Amino acid sequence: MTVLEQPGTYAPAPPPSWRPRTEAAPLLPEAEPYRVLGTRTAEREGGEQTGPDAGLLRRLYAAVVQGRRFNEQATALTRQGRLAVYPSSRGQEACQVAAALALRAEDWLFPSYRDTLAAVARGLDPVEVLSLLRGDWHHGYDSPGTRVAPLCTPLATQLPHAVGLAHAARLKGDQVAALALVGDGGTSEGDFHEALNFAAVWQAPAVFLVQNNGFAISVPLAKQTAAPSLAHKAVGYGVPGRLVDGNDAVAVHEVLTEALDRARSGGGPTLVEAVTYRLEAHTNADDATRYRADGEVEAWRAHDPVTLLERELRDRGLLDEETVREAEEAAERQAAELRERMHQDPQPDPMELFAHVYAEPTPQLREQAAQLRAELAAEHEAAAAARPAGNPAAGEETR
Ligand SMILES: Cc1ncc(C[n+]2csc(CCOP(=O)(O)OP(=O)(O)O)c2C)c(N)n1
Ligand SMILES: [Mg+2]
Repeated sequence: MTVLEQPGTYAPAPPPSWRPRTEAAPLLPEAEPYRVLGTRTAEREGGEQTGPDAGLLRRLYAAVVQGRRFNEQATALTRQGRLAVYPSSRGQEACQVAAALALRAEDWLFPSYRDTLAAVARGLDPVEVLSLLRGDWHHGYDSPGTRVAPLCTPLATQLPHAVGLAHAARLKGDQVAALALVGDGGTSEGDFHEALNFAAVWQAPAVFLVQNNGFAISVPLAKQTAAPSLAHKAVGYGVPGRLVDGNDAVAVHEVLTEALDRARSGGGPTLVEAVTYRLEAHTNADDATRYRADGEVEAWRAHDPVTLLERELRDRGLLDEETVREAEEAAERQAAELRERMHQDPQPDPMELFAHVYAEPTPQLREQAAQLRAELAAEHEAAAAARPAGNPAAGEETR
């Protein structure tokens, strides 16, 4: 017998009144991505000089020019066999640089594998930042010292780490915010959900920057989500969502600065979606022509983050030939130094692979280590036997 078949009238007490715990409207993101560059012409023509600070514009410009050159150099190093793999952030330099510059020294950055440039723009040694992509077992830099977490390859796993750190800082009373970077594809991961949910419930000082570059390898955004925008996902967690033009370095910097200030002062997390575009393939190992049309790429080239910034500086009389040359020379110097240092062979000890996996190695790890040690010894012996007498191995005489 079902409830409906029961005799008599069904007259329950009215349910308790219900209303939403959080007003949804203030959490909703902008309908159009927020932009600054190229939007203040009318005000400028009126005589009043408004808009972004000249010093900030110059800093962002120098950093995106360096960033563009860094991306080109790192990609070239993959062709020369000096880098195992490089996920280029060409086209995303505004997000990378603005993220680094919006942080205070005491804040933390939680990057993904594509965010090498954000770490470099934060002041880390480019060679150290590229260690992992060079094939080293170690991520290469001092995370506690630099306050940059390791570049994270498993998608979105850096997000709960960022929330944990932010929450701990708040419990300790430290004025520290954590900025976590993630891709559009990463927003489909369980870790994204868990991080946003915990951050919201704890009001942790964490800011999430989704770089929506249109693709997760070959998967376009339309196949990734049916949400109105990725920023709208914030509302479901009770977090404010912001939508920003990811190629507008000034807009990204402003939105992140606001969100980080709010986070540090106890206002809780923010989810920022930056709409940008991955101009290169996923990595040097991918062929993007198999899944996207040249026309789409060309349309985004017309909205290039470096050009947008350059145009604004020129319009405002802040960019003379001297400034352009200085920025380009600084970028060239950084690239040349990177090239030179990356051409020196690293001397990793293969046995270190096993050293820091567990405090006490498992029997399997011990077995694998013994196998590798034996293989290396055999290789060494074979090389020694193949060498003519009196002809030491390269570098042996200097040891
Ligand atoms: C947990 C996990 N699943 C799958 C992968 C394989 N993978 C590497 S990159 C990638 C696409 C990620 O796309 P997106 O988050 O948009 O970042 P983007 O590469 O565009 O910066 C995938 C699926 C991975 N690294 N980690
Ligand atoms: Mg993507």
